[in-house]
Amino acid sequence: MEIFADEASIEVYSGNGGKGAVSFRREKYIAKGGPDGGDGGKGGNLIFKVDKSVKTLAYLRQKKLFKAPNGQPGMGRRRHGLDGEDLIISVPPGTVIRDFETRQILKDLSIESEFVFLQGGKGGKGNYHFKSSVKQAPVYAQPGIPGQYAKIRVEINIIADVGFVGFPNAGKSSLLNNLTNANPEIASYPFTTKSPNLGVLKSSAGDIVLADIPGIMEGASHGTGLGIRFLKHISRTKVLAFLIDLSDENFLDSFKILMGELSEFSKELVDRPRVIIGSKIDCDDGVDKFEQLKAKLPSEQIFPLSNYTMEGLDDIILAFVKKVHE
Ligand SMILES: Nc1nc2c(ncn2[C@@H]2O[C@H](COP(=O)(O)OP(=O)(O)OP(=O)(O)O)[C@@H](O)[C@H]2O)c(=O)[nH]1
Ligand SMILES: [Mg+2]
Repeated sequence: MEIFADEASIEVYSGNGGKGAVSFRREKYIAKGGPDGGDGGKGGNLIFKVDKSVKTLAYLRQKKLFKAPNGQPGMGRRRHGLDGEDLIISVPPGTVIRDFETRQILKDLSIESEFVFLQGGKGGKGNYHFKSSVKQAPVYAQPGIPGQYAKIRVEINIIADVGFVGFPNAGKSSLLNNLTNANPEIASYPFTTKSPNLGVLKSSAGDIVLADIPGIMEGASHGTGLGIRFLKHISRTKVLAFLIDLSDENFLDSFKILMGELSEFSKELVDRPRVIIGSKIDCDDGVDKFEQLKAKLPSEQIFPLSNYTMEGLDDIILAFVKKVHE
């Protein structure tokens, strides 16, 4: 089983510049050879680039240290040292780079898909640059400029189209299982899902990526249960799907509590396009409770669902397609 590697701490270096050469012409017919030490090559840049075929940060986790090659030293006869090649680190879409210590976001690859993260050091000038009327034979050349270093934390913010939000046991993973070929674990105890599951819903209007995240409970924004750290995974989804378990005795308050926790995480999530799903409509008095929920939230779009009888699935698919492409 592949572990979803959604973060990695790595150390990165750009290449050092090569040093300039100290050299003097030695040719038969030139009595006093002038300085001819060439310049050092530039160090390789360290570049990040988005590559859709890369799905995880597993490679970064494993390798840990990335160093672009150094520039070569200059040589006699004004020959330039070779530049170090750029080192390109390929990462999945949605990757962000944070400072390892402060956790501050340094770069966001959903905004820029390729950039030089660390510049390679410049090569030093060879001694032929330093000839002057008073200094005919300079024995000095510049050293190369050292490359740069950074310790960083690389993370993927999963970019799903629809994120499932609900209390533990609401039937989120069951819905993902019914709509996609993902195979999330489903069980009758809370917090079955401990890290996000992604699945792809194939629709005639194109693929829609669904994210099933761990259950959220009251107080999650203050750390209760698994907390809300997983909300970062759905913080960029286009649409939120709230699953309200109709067999839960507090089903009429669930939506308000969930919204409260979300807004603690990010005010912006409150205005995100959403649908509400009354799940487990097959439970006792399910249909009646569904009507109560609709009456309680008249301005919301609400759909019934049974993951057992498959009731409501078609309408939910249509709603996802419409909202995502709206
Ligand atoms: N009666 C009924 N039970 C359901 C339905 N959907 C899911 N269940 C059951 O409810 C329990 C929880 O389902 P999950 O899909 O694991 O719920 P979840 O929201 O992913 O739960 P966590 O991962 O713990 O947050 C399981 O025992 C499911 O079989 C439904 O539509 N009707
Ligand atoms: Mg689950």
